[in-house]
Amino acid sequence: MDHAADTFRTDLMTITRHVLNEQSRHPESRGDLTILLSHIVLGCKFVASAVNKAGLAKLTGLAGETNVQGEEQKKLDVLSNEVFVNALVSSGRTCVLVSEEDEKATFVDPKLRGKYCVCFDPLDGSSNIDCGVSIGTIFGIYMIKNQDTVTLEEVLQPGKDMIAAGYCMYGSSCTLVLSTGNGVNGFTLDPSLGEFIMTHPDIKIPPKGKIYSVNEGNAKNWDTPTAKYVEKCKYPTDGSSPKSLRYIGSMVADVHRTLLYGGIFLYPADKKSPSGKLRVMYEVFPMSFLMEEAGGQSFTGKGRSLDLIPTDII
Ligand code: FDP
Repeated sequence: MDHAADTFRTDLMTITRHVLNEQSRHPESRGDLTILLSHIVLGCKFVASAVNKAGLAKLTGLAGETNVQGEEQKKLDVLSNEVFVNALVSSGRTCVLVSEEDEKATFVDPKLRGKYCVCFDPLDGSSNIDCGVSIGTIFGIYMIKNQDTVTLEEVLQPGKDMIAAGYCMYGSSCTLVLSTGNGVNGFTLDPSLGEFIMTHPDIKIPPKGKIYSVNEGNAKNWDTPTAKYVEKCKYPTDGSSPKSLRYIGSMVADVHRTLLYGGIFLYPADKKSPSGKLRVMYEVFPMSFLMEEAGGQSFTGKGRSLDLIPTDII
């Protein structure tokens, strides 16, 4: 019998245990971030369960509304947004919430306010919902100086001021990847326990990767440097092997693969979307934070992504 393996199986590093360990590194901490994260974890478990039975429970299809970007909202988008808003408000640790699904920021009732701002995309990659392809939740957490007087301007912080970020991927397994600014760890939901268990400790992106990930259908609208770069991935001029193309079209899944296997994920600006399609506060910042914490890099094409200062919550 492999006792070492057995010990590992019975000494489970749950996400709560991990976050409490992290908290103990900050003796001044009062556990607010731990409580907030446990509410985010609850939201992820709820969405994981809804995604699993989406076809059965008639949760696929449209909700009949359009969101801020003019995209049709799916039933699961609306449900996930409601779950996260409720979980975050009831944590008592947030003062303002910015959701990709809502046109305006939600300012929490002063009686329930805490010091954090959470920017989130409750269900990213929603064009993949109805065909059962991996989708995910993305979140970034900021500290607000004065919760009683918080304004929208205070929410527009550069990504480098983020204190924690993560995503939860609802795929062949449900995986939550989290960083509180001290490396990146991945946790897989054990459905029999209802707990996220650490399965990917201290994730580091491989220094070299053989995969590029991009929607090449947009190539005719790219600028010359982008087109040249992608051409080089396919026809390298330095004698190396061509890279493989993998593109799911669901950012959480594409970034997750990039984090684990290495390579590059890009969604370049083009003539159709001159500032790029990806949304800065809900997609670019949290994913760039995780990439950097895992030893990788993230650029806008003009500079470091996390140095951007958003001008609006869209
Ligand atoms: P979706 O439109 O399905 O919500 O920014 C949202 C996003 O998905 C990302 O998750 C994904 O990487 C990208 O858009 C896919 O866009 P394309 O379909 O244009 O490739």
